[in-house]
Amino acid sequence: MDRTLVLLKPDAIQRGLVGNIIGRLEARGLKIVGLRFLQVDRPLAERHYAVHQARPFYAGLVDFITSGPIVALALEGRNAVDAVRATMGATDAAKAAPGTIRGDLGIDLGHNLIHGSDSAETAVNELKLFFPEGLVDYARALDGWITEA
Ligand code: DAT
Ligand code: MG
Repeated sequence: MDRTLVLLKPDAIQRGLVGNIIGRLEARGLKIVGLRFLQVDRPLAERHYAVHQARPFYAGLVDFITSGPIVALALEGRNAVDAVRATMGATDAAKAAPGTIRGDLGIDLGHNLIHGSDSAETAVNELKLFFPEGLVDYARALDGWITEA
């Protein structure tokens, strides 16, 4: 099983879309193994977005992710990284396919509601950043109905 980090960005909280977005990910069969509601400070934002440091939109990215509280989620499941990325939709919500979170709920490139780790390696580092205390291991009775053994 793989794990990935999801952030519901400040626009998702302000627009009251937390339940809708988490519901879509839960319904996919992904298991919540970590959940936090927090205000990201600039040092955490800068570490999270370090990979984009040289990009012209970096300053705006840090401003946006620190502009209000967010929800951080750790999700577990088969191919969790790719499953979340597919469910999120394309980065530019205006171009994201209908049926995806961004394609159904957003229309902007910057205010695109959700972050998901882009690889298994990135996920390990991002999960450490947002869940330094570790994640919660548990079994669900329905796990065997979601993925074959
Ligand atoms: P994603 O969030 O789909 O992984 P990314 O990692 O390439 O996309 O970029 C991180 C965020 O930065 C993205 O969610 C929105 C913003 N962003 C990306 N490209 C941008 C651009 N060309 N102009 C403005 N903001 C951009
Ligand atoms: Mg990314």
